[in-house]
Amino acid sequence: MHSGVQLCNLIGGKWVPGAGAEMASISPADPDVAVARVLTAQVDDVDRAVAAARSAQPSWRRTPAHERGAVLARAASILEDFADQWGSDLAREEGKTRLEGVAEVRRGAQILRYFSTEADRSEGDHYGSPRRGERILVTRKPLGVVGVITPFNFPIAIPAWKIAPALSYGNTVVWKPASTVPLLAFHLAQALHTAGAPAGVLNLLIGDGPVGRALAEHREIDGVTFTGSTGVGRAIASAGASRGVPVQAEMGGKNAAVVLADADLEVAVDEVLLGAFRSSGQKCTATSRLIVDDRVADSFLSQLGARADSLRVGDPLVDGVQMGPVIDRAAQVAIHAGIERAMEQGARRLTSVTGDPTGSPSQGYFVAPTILELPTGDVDVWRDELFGPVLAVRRASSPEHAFELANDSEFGLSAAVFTQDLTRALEAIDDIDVGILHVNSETAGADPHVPFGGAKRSSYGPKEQGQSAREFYTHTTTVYLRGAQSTL
Ligand code: UN1
Repeated sequence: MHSGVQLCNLIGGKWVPGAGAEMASISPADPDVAVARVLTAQVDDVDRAVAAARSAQPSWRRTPAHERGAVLARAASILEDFADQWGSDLAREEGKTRLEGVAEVRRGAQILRYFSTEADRSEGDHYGSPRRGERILVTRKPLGVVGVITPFNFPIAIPAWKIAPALSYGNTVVWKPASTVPLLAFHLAQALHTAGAPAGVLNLLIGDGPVGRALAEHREIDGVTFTGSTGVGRAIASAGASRGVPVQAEMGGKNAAVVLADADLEVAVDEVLLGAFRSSGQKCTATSRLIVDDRVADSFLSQLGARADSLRVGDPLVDGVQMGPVIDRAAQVAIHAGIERAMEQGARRLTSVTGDPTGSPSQGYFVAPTILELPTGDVDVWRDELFGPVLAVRRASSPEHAFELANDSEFGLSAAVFTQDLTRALEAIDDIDVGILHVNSETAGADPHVPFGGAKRSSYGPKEQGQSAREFYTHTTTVYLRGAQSTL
């Protein structure tokens, strides 16, 4: 086994080994390769990191916002400089293709840059008063110490879009990334540290679930932001509620692409493929349900099935490979079990089971791109998120029926509608109940300057990114401001 890079935690500005056991992150394309090793953080380390963040807080919140922004801007430049190298590390450790990995590091830089200029935007609001000689100001203040818990699937972009606003608004951070991707977490923490984040402003703890739980439940934490599974998100939300602190949780999705009869089918095939299979379907915004108008279903599904079968699955570092493995053995087993269960419940497979992946040992955690046509909605894969390259299909008898099927989920993160009819597109905007709607593009994607998050059970608390981010990372003080002289 390759030995892997040795990593440390970051506590109070120092790179330190954790008090726990050694853990290795491995390459999901070749589990014999260790990418990185770390002595994991333990619950005591959480106390130390939270104390460091607490003591750094008063001076960081008083640091002019422009200076805080300058740290983010310098970190953005570091990400840009290392995009190729860290993008390859990302592909090796997480399993998405090298192109996607490099693009994600660049996206991390773009997010840091967006929040680096936050000080140039309006800091609050200013209202008139019903009383003479008075103004009412609404100012913004940081929450304090924020716990950040992030998933494996965007190991640099999601942490960036949580940590950048947290720091830019004057919070200090204790961050626990997914234990499968410590190398990328280390790179981002390194960038912010090198860019001049003062000791204790950002603390990194690499560890398992109990460390995340200790962080989410810590009595000295003033807010928790989380992206990951629905079960963990809800547990964090109730832990926050029981201590009276805000929680932002981004959880499940079962995102539908709706292809209407008048759609440009070539565009729809391309976009549905990207939405369902890029990053091996491991995005909370991935397309996991497809609803096709009966009038075009046969031709659309046969084109889509053929294209899915021709995708090159294999080692994400090999040029030309379009889909890598899933994150680990447990995910691979769960996704395969989900496919089998759907077949037992009457699904029809529209893709073939492909052979060995390109340029990669067969013990890698690969799952073939899979499209399943369902007889009814009474099949588990219609409701449950598998978080893999599996697309569940149903046919609709009309646009109204298609929108109804799109809404047939407890989740409401994103959706896509493919149509050339403006009236239908406008109906979709009104009728499909999601946080993010794409008209003629795939269900995934997010830009730093606009809100990101879901409707229904997908999200809890304020949305992320853009100006919505400050709803979570700050609270307001409403100031009634008068001069000392009586105005009566
Ligand atoms: C994207 O669609 O590019 O965990 C980002 C996730 C989402 C991020 C999606 N929170 O997949």
